[in-house]
Amino acid sequence: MQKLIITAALVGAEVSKADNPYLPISPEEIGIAAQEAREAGASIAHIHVRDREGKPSQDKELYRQAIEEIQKRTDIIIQVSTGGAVGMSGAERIQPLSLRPEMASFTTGTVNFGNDVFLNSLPQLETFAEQFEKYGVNPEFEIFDVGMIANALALVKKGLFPGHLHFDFVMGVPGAIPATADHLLFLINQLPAGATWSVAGIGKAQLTMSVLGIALGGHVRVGLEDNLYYRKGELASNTQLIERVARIAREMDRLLAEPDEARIMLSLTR
Ligand code: KMH
Ligand code: ZN
Repeated sequence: MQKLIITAALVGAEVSKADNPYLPISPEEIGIAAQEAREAGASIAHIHVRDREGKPSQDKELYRQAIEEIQKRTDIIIQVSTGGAVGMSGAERIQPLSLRPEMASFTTGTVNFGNDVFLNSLPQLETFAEQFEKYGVNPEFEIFDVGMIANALALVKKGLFPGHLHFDFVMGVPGAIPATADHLLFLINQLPAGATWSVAGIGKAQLTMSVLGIALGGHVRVGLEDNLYYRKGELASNTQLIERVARIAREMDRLLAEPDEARIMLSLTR
């Protein structure tokens, strides 16, 4: 099996410091969190940014600062979000792409998101894809439900994203695909040959889906964006969540990929 790529979803858009005081908010806190994530075994940092009040933002300047804070501390692969928060416009969400980050997330379809709707219309996907191409950013397709894989592959069929394809299955968002082994196997079976995948379980499913990801030869995303707790009633830090999955991986004989190894495995072009 390939070495394991752990993605640290450090910030997110839906949770606050009031929910979990370990949540990094400022660019400096995000930089420190990314360094700690790397030391704990992560090779990709998936980041969102927050304004001074801690509210979700897609502001380019805030991303620039967060990226600088990360890059001065560590060689971790930086993956910015183009998902942002529900209710943001497409134009708002794609701002960080023009910073030419090494990777960015790309959700390829509309989905219920709790009581909200995370809107990603087909025309918007085309616009986003053009911007990824324009700035030479490697996508990670964020798959919240099964139709999103077909939507991503339709873009590929049109000639977009000719390189390596990497998918992240985000499972267990209320209103979207449930976090079960059955659903995970179904998602994996939809992927084209050569594609790589990781899995992110929401809430307490983070641990179970991580174990399945390791066992099935995929990769794993953990962090406070997706889950605030180490176990019922006990808040976690990002580092604790990464360290736990790294320990389990080692016990299961999956070596951890260093960032430079992950760059090769994902054929990151820049
Ligand atoms: N906050 C969610 C609505 C991404 O980062 O690309 C979308 C999200 C996905 O978090
Ligand atoms: Zn995200």
